[in-house]
Amino acid sequence: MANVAVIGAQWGDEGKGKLVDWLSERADVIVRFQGGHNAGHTLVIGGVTYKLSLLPSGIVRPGKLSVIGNGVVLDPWALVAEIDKLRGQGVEISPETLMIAENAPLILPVHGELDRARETANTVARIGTTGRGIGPAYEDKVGRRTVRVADLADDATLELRLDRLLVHHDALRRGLGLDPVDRAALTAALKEVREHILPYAAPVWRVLAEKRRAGRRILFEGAQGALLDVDFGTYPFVTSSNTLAGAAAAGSGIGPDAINFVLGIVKAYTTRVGEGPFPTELHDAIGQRLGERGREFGTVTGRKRRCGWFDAALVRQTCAVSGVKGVALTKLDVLDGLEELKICTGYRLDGRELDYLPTAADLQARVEPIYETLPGWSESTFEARRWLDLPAEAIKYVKRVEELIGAPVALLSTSPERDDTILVT
Ligand code: 2SA
Ligand code: MG
Repeated sequence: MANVAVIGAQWGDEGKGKLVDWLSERADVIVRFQGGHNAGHTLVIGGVTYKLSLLPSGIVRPGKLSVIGNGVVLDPWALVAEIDKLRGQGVEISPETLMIAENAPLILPVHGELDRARETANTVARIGTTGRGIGPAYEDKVGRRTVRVADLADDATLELRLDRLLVHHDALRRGLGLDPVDRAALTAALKEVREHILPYAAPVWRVLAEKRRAGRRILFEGAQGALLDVDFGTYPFVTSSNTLAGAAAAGSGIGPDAINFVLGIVKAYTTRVGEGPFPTELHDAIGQRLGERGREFGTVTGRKRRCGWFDAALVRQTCAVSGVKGVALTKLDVLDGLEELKICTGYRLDGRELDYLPTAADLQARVEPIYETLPGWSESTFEARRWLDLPAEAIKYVKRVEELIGAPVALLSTSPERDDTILVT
């Protein structure tokens, strides 16, 4: 397969890590194109567990180039800590294996402080963010007042950037009861950390163009999920980047025609962390059971995820906006042993039926799911490696999911282990 973009087709935590790892083994270049250290991927390779947040999954495999694209918001201190941790696990990281886009915007301590202050202030509605400064960092990028990786190289430029940035932030901080920014301390910290960041800075767009000419295979690794997309997600309860596959091009500096296949990762039920609408959320024993069996706790913040039935209407929608050509269905085994299963096929709203989630937030909060009920199965699908090993009802469930979302299931994942993956041909 040529160049693949992998994206989460729900609210994140679909199990991208394992699939990305599986695909990164077959790729030469692995690119992160949005988000920041609000992402969390756990890879298990040869019995060793690696926890990645900002670094692309290719980093743990020798001979691959990992790229942090311009669409990412980069916390330099978080990156240095992650690099150190991986080095401690024996992973080799050098400017040959890691490149950071020179035009990537930075996340600074002021962004995290602002993010957390807003979340705790009573005057604004909580989003339930990861508190990592993601939103404020993207605001400053679009507001044309941020510090980018390349700005670190020149003291005069850095001072100019800080002039613009701090005028804005000090005003905001006053409103939130925070002290003005300690500019001297921030400047000193940036001058210290740049020594560890600048060696990796590169014109990533140019490197990618060369790799493409040379026929190297590129994997675009999405973070979060399509329903957290700042345009198409459940706004305002979203993250601040475009999480759709289309973002892979602009977030790394390559033409959209470089993406030959979009793989959507889809969990066999639905979860979300943070606030916001969730039509199929279960507040009963079944929801509890999904959370326990699925170990639904965030890898970044450890937060308990909300759980509910599979929402085919939502996934149909995210597959359309992301151009998903095939999906990897994960965590089917979590449904093992349930007597019956429900799939949401659309919504009821004020006596009308809708086959998509409306955009207006008040409507999103009010829609009633329309369910179809399917029989469950009592056998275990955990660690199944062949289609034939699945109970007939499980196959029926998968087939119905495919029909309803309008995309074929190309891969079925039946445990966190890499080998427990069924290739559907
Ligand atoms: P933020 O911090 O501004 O991005 O938060 C805004 C909303 O986005 C949600 N959010 C996430 N939800 C699920 N998974 C996330 N990241 C990791 C991933 C999850 C993990 O990519 O898989 O494994 O821990 C993620 N990042 C942000 C957040 O809950 C808010 O609702
Ligand atoms: Mg995750």
